[in-house]
Amino acid sequence: MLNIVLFGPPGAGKGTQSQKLIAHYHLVHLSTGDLLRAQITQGTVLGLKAKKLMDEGLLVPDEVVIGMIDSALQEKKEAAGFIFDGFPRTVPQAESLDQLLAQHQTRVSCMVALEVGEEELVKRLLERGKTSNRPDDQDESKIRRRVNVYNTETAQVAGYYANQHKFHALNGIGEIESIFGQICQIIDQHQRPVIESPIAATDEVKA
Ligand code: B4P
Repeated sequence: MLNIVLFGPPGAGKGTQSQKLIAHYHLVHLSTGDLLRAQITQGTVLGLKAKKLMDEGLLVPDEVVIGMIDSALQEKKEAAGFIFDGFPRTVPQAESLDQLLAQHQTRVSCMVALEVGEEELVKRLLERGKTSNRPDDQDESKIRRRVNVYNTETAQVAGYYANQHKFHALNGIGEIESIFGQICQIIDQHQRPVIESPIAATDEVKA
């Protein structure tokens, strides 16, 4: 199973690249932002609570998003793999994802982080806000708060995956197609079968 975590600050291109990746690798897209916005549209209790936090640029509680991912994994048991977009955003979410995937006899293959500076993020999200109808995209101070929440609460998730040797960072500024090509190269490295080298094995015996 191929399970990719797409990581980066708000506006880095996670949603944009996810659309291209699901088409290319035939994976199921799990965006916690999209799942939460669906709850808001349906007017559920969860959606009403989440809306207040999202509109202010704050994170929704861990147990809420972990529960949504748990349900989605149960529903999509036949999937060839997943693109996790906007999840995990905290270390407890990352730990829970490992546990949930282990219950399905699988694990995260790699994390790809898109790196983009704050001024470009603000510019992109204000531009999207003209058509997205998302209150969190329409107010510069809320966008800057989201970037600040990313820096203080989310950025440390990269270290969690670096410790597992699964972390890869890319420059998220440039042509969308070119960034997509670079992400594919990273993913394809993780898909290659590991071939044991007889030379390395002999050396190890000698040592
Ligand atoms: P999300 O829905 O995850 O939204 P996002 O981070 O704003 O969007 P994304 O990063 O996918 O957008 P993209 O760059 O593709 O989260 C919204 C809120 O939900 C959070 O603030 C939080 O409240 C809550 N939430 C979600 N998940 C949570 C979790 N796990 N825990 C707690 N709370 C959670 O697109 C941005 C724009 O950039 C687009 O207009 C696009 O066209 C443009 N763009 C993309 N790539 C570009 C490029 N290379 N060059 C120029 N423009 C580009």
